[in-house]
This record gives sequence, C-alpha cells and structure tokens, in this order.
Amino acid sequence: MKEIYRNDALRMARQMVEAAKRATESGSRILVFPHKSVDGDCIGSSCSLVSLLRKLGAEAYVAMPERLPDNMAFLSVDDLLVFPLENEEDRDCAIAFAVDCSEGHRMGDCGEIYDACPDKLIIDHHASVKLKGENMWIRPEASSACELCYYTAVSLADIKGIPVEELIDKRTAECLLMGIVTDTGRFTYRNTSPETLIVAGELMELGADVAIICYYQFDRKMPSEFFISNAACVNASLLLNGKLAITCIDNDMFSRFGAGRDEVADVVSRLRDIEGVELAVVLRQTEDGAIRANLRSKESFDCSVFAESYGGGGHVRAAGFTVKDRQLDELRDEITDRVNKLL
Ligand SMILES: [Mn+2]
Repeated sequence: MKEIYRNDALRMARQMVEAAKRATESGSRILVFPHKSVDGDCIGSSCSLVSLLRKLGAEAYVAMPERLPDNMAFLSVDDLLVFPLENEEDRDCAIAFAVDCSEGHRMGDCGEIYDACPDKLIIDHHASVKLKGENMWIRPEASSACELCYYTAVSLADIKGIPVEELIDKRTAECLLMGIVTDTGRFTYRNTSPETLIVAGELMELGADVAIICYYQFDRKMPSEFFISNAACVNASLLLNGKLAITCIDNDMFSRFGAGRDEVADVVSRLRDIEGVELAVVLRQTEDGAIRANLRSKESFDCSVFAESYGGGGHVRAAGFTVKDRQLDELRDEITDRVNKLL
C-alpha cells in the first residue's frame, strides 16, 4: 500500500470497527449507500463494505436506490441488498455509510434516509466533494472507491489479526475488482496508477476473475443496447472544428429500440475516442422528463467544473449532471456555446 494511503486506510478501518461495535451494541443496522444510476464502482464498494461489516459482526445492508443491473447479477450479492424505497422496514438505519458518493442528493430518493441519519461514514473519490472530517476519506487521486475500500480492508485485516484472504473472500474480491475495472475503463484511463494494477493483481490472487468482470461490464451487449448505442453514435455531431462530439437521445429513441436508460452508457466514451475530439457529451431524456448529461474529455477540458456549473459533479475526465425543464436542442446549443469559450 502506498505510504500516502496508509494512515487514512487505518483510520477508516478503525472507524469501521467502532461503527460495527456501536451498531451491534444498540441492536441496530448499518446501511451502506451507493449513488443513484448505480455503476460498477458504487456497487462493488458498497457490497464489499457490507461484507466486511458483517464479518465484524454488524448487521449491514446496501441501501439500493434502484434494482441491481443485469450485468452485475454474476456477483450473486442479493443477500447484501435491501430496497428501502420499496420496503418501509428497510429504512431503519443507525449508521449511514456513503461510498463512491458523499452527499444525500447523489443517492436518489434514498438520500432522505442518509441525510436523516446523524451517524455517518464516507469513502469517496469524487473531486467535486468539499466535505472534510474524521469520519470520511475522500481521495480524488484514487482510481475508484473500490481501490480505497481495498486499502481499508487490508488495514482492517491487519488490526483485527484476520488473514486477508479470510476477510476479503472471493466474492468481495470480485466486487472490488469490478469497481476498479469499470472506473478505470479496464485500466485504460489516466486514473490507472501502478498501485491500481498491483491492487488488481492482489484481488485476482484472492479469487476475482477479471475476464468475467470485463465481459459483463464491457463486452456483453443486449441487442437493444447494441442498436440504440449505434444509432446514438450515428446521430452524433462533430462541432467546434471536431473538438466537441455531442449526441442527443430522446424518449422516442428509447421506446423505438425498447432500450433502458442504462443501455447507452458506452456512447460517451466511444465519442470521446474519435481522433481530434476533446470533449464528448451525451444528452438523454430521463423517464421523468429531465435531461441527463454525461461528459468525457481528453486532456484539455475539466468535466467536473463544467458539470458543477449545472449542479452536477464527477471527475476531471468524466462527469455528469441532470437538469429539469429544458429542451434537448436548446441545451445542446447552450453547451456548445459555452464549451466553445472553454476549449
Ligand atoms: Mn467511482
């Protein structure tokens, strides 16, 4: 483990031990909160934390803001999940643990439960988060929340005197590796450090199957996903002398292809990969009539700052935001104008 991570990992491991004790003594449960529009990193990190907390004797669950996506079913984590928005009794929470996000408004309607809980822990790697405190570890340089959770788990094994392979079982290792693989674009993004690869190797030694993870997270496409993604790419415009690639996906397109909202996730990185493109933007309508924007950039554009100006957030090279009461065309033109001044 890198020296710069050692103290924080140890601090968070101790906080987890304390939290597990508080929860057990009061006979109450810990809920771990991923962000809404769940991805590999927030699911991987929240499931792994729940497994660790359970090994410390606590009753813990992932508070899911939505159903687990099909491409994560291979993890077999159903026993770790609750759906507080569907079951009133699952809202009970003495300690709230945010992971891969830090604020209630990132958690969809589950955010209310998180915000109402006074006892909080946070592990996150989003640059847009400005919170500070002893109960949190926010490290934007880390590839993923899962990488930070891995360091925390290793420290936890150390202070509890449990062999690492016992604490991080095969399923937990697979959850953690899934988060690292997804957030690094299978080790191709700039956030991949030598340390990230070492962690990935150690997780493989603990039983995680990188081929299965890559297949389900990247290669496998449902027919609807394949065709709507291709249509969104065909409809894309190259603007600002080829530096901006932008495409809009409206509700008609989703119904025409019978596709779900998560089935266009790979479009933005495909657009970003076009030679000469500095920024790729995908605008899509959400079920409730809002517009979700996803941004990916190469070297010269800070997606996180741009997304923040619309009330969103994320990372320098990948960020997003949601706006209500806007038209797709009008928002596309506005973004193009604003990006023109920045690129
Ligand atoms: Mn992440």
